Amino acid sequence: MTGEREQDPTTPFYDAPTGGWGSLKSVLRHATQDRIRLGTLETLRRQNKPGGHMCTSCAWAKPPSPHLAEFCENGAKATLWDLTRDRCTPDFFARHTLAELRDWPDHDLEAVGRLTHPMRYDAGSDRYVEATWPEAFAAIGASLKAMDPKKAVFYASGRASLETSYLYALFARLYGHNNLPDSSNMCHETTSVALKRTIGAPVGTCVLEDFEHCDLMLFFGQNTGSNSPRFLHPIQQAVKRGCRIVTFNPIRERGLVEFMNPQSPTEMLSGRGTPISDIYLQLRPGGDIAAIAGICKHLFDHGALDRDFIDRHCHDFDAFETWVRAQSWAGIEAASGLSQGDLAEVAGLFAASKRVIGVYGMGLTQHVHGGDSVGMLVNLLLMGGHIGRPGTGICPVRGHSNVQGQRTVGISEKPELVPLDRLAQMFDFDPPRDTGMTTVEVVQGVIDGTVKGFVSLGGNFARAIPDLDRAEPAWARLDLNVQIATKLNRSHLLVGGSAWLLPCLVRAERDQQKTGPQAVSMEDSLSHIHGSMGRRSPASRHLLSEPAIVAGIAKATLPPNPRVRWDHWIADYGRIRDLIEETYPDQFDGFNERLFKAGGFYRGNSARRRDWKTETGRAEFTVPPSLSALGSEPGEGAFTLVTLRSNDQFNTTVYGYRDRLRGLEGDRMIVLIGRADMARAGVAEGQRVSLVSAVEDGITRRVEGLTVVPYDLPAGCVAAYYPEANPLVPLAHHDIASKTPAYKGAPVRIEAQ
Ligand SMILES: Nc1nc2c(c(=O)[nH]1)N[C@H]1C(S)=C(S)[C@@H](COP(=O)(O)OP(=O)(O)OC[C@H]3O[C@@H](n4cnc5c(=O)[nH]c(N)nc54)[C@H](O)[C@@H]3O)O[C@H]1N2
Ligand SMILES: Nc1nc2c(c(=O)[nH]1)N[C@H]1C(S)=C(S)[C@@H](COP(=O)(O)OP(=O)(O)OC[C@H]3O[C@@H](n4cnc5c(=O)[nH]c(N)nc54)[C@H](O)[C@@H]3O)O[C@H]1N2
Ligand SMILES: [Mo]
Repeated sequence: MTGEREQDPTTPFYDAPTGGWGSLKSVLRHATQDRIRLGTLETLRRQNKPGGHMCTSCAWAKPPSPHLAEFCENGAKATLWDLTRDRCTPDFFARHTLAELRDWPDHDLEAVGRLTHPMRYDAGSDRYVEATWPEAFAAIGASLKAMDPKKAVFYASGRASLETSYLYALFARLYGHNNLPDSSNMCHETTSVALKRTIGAPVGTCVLEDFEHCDLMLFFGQNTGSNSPRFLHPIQQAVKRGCRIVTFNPIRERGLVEFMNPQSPTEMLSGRGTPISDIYLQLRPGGDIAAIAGICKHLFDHGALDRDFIDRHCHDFDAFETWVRAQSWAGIEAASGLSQGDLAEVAGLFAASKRVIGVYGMGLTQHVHGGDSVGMLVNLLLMGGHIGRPGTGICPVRGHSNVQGQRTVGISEKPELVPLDRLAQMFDFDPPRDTGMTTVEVVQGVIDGTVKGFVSLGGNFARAIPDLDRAEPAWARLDLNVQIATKLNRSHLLVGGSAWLLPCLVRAERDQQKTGPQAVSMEDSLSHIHGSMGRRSPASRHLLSEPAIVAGIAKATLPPNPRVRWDHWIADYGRIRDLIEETYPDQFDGFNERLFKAGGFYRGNSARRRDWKTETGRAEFTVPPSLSALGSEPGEGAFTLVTLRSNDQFNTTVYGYRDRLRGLEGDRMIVLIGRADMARAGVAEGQRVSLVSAVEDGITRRVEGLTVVPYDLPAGCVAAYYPEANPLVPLAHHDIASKTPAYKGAPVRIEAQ
């Protein structure tokens, strides 16, 4: 199966390159639809540039010498979505009960516009009513004081800045818990656990220059064109200088097939882009462990390994070799859905390459054996000594724009990852030492009634989680629900008792505090820290910044402590950066001075220096428990469901209904399925069907009203959109070590309606 493979002509497919005119048209359409002011284009020009604001979309690196417009279709959409003129005002809430709003689609809720006032839930009228900030802080503080801190959860979606995140995590610990799950718990927590265990660093080892020197990039389950389009620029340059690309993905995602650079007049005028993948292998979902085992088996058979590196730096290699050699080709082919010949071709390229980078995303992390899949990719790279040399490395592509950074500065349910002793000394308190709750545990706690309070720093938790229908009725039973947000979403509507909706500034807006306008900072996927300065007028004069909201709640909750100076810190965020530097001196040395360094400043990575901070002090080879990452096969008559994002959404934020890069338009309530499987399931194109969970645990999980769309997918697999398909993912179905939900491998049956 190679890059020239023909598409079934009757299945929808986007056959133009990623980028190009399609992406420009899409941005312009949003610019007009979202009723944007003229200054917005100026704001976009400053996006991702030193002195400007950092994009709120994905976490891809911001280069030191940016393009004229260093943003992509998605980044532009995210900014336009934030800077709309539409407003979600107290008047709007007076007109609609929450029961009524719960029937609205995700897109329509956010499309009402920016939240303008702090709002309190009034159970009597089932409406949000206008409140003041002092009232909100006092009431929330009183509820938290009355609650057992261990029953409260402080969730964070990955957008809030390093400054906000540091204060938020400090607040949780001063209050008395480590219940600090993050959107990362649904995303790359697999990475944080698996990379820490194998190479001793919880994040990727690559920096931008590595992409200028590698000979081969292997892509596993990362949809670059849709989800981190700015990454296509370094990929395209690498391809042009002869770097080879191999992609493993059940779906032929456009961005990894061909890319047209919107910044290149020649490509735009000729209509011809750059072919990206040399080899594109449509493996079965969860087939990555087997695919990599096949490549390794070839390498062993041909003696193509870096023995010197393995002897000097690695541990447990023999066990790994024994396991690989014991795997049969029949087993590898069945679990991966790929042929021995295809995998031999990749092994040949790998053996011939001096510098290899392994890139991955949710296709690896969101499986029952996701951690083992990541471990397998590490194994492969270690076999060739491809970690800790220029032009090599492992590159998890992170999601939210500061999700990696939030973990760096203390938002973590794992106390062992946080310098608690230093915090204890700096703020003169006794931090809680017990492990906090992950996302999965929080959802279970909400269902069981053991979680009483939920504070959400951004995000749309109730919509992003697995088994969301099971959890939905339970949210109304919380004693306290606090949502810090920019736009209305479903999580704000699932409330019962005391609930607050607190509107904040977006990153492109001016954040004025006592000492003047403030900058904030974030960490990108390649561990570089960037300052970000918003300049736009706020959407409403009632908005507060995220740091000010966190400080407001904390001050109303905690007893006075002369070392904890919320007002002093909020007056000048430089003081919060000083605290971050004091807490993490190795990584944030000279933080304030380096804030606006072009390209960001690098906080370093031990594994990149081949300093392995693992239990044995060496890089660990690991043996996976099985060849498939699925945990169990879907069973007779069932399919493996993969949940997908379109390029017209950012997680639960649905901008529109055009999945342009997959040639799918107009409807998100669809199920994609191969033609042979349509016959097997007895369904026809355009037919309305339901998907039903095939997990036998006594719980009914069902999504109705999906239209069948034939699509080029491997046998035994169907695909549907996230979050519409989330009720089908069982909560107990998650990566074993990290508890990241297995959103890419839920067993389902198809039922005709
Ligand atoms: N436009 C847009 N950009 C985004 C987001 C968004 O929603 N929209 N979300 C942001 C966030 S938070 C994140 S985490 C990232 C997510 O970005 P990605 O990591 O790219 O995540 P997904 O799009 O969920 O899935 C990635 C790919 O995995 C493939 N896949 C599914 N199962 C398997 C498997 O078993 N093996 C392999 N090899 N591949 C598989 C799918 O076909 C898909 O192409 O994107 C960020 N950027
Ligand atoms: N089935 C399935 N489920 C998944 C996934 C999947 O691939 N498949 N992916 C998972 C992944 S990778 C992730 S990261 C999670 C995402 O889960 P979350 O991060 O919780 O969800 P988002 O949709 O990103 O949150 C959107 C909301 O954030 C708020 N918001 C936007 N900008 C700001 C801001 O600047 N400040 C504040 N305070 N609020 C803001 C808005 O109100 C908006 O409605 O979903 C997970 N769920
Ligand atoms: Mo994510």
